[in-house]
Amino acid sequence: MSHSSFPAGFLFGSATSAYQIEGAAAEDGRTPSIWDTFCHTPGKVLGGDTGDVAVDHYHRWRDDVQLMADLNLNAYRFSISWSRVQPTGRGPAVQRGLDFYRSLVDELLAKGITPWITLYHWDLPQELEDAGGWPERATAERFAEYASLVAGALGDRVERWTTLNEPWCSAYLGYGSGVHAPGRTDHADVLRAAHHLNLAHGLGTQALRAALPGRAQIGVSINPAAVRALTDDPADLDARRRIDALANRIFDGPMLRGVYDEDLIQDTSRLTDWSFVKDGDLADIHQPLDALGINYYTPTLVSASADRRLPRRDGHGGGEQSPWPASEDIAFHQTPGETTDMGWTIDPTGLHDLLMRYHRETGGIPLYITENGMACDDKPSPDGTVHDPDRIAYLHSHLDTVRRAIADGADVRGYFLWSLLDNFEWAYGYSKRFGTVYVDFESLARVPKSSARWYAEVARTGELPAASEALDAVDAVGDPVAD
Ligand code: IFM
Repeated sequence: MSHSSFPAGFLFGSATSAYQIEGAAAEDGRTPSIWDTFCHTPGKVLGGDTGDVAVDHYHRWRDDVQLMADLNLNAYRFSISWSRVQPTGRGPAVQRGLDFYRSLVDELLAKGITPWITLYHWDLPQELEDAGGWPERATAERFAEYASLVAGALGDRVERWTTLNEPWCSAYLGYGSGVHAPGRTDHADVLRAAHHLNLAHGLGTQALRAALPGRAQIGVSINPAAVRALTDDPADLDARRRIDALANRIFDGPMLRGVYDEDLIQDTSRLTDWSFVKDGDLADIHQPLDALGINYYTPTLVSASADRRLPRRDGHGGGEQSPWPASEDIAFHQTPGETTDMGWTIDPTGLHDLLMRYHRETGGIPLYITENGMACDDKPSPDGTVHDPDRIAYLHSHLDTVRRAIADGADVRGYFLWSLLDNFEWAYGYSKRFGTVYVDFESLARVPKSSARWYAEVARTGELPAASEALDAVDAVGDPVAD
């Protein structure tokens, strides 16, 4: 039997986000976020699905924490609904909203599970969007106030903090292709939004540092693209450079190095003169960080192309317009290989590339995989159990890659599986299942899939079984635990 161990203290967690699981959209003072508005706009979300009820975590959180404990998770990454704790995005907090998260945190701590808070996972209070949303500078200032308010309420018991989740999605899908809330489609706004998200991260980090004890660890979760060129042709290599700038360096440049690279400014100069970047912004954004979160699902394959029939949308579904500003002459291709239920190619080598890249470029900031997982078309067997061998294989190959990156020198300290529960998958509604725990969307009963049991064993032992053993675990299935 060959086993490979993870370092002592490695976090084996699972991740969720508020809008995708909480429900209780109009309870206890919560008001609409941009995702409530988007979902209730006909034609925006598949099947007209909404997060009004989601998987009702707002009422079932205690059972869900018990489930995490049963599955041996030692960390849980979740997001705060801004609209629940500061409904208009301004002014004082709503105590009932804060109390919900305080109870959740206390329950996690009581079960020995490290709580990891993400402040912003895409659900901007609607009133801030009405005032201009992320293309407006003031939204970054509001975010810093909100960060300070949440830190004041939970900072005595939570040590791990993430400012933003995947700012690329907020800017490019929300304001570029419009397939995410708020559904706007203006490529100049994408760049303004990206800068103000960066500024929100910087001002938010400063607000957290001011409000939290010195032991707090603060970071951000990006979804960098492992960009590859279709061929070695110089035109394709240049397409890769440009998408690397738009996907990655537009965020990690200011956050980690305090600059927007000159090629990014030049490539987008026909859309904007970047005058929204004010004196002092880059210094504000470039804050010391204790953690860099990397969310990874699949690589990105590009080429130069004048052929407008080739796709420009790179697997993020729907929408007439590409999310990518100034990239009409770049085509996106499907990486060869098996795909998940999202149509995303399974290729862990992209994760290795990214871990080694950020290991080299961050100057030693500890790395965490804050999201990784796959959507499968899971269905219960007649006896009620749910077998998901493909997910076990996916998790095995990606965890093995993490272990390899650690062996190659990367300082990776944790892995958060996306996701704990089947949930609301944004524009795809409830049609995609990312959970290791199956949720019956009618009864809301939870059933751990075989992958949950398999991951529980990895978390318990801190060891990854050999690939051949991994699939034997398919027989180890779970019982219904909560309904
Ligand atoms: O469900 C999302 C999550 O909210 C952000 N990262 C990607 C996941 C899968 O699409």
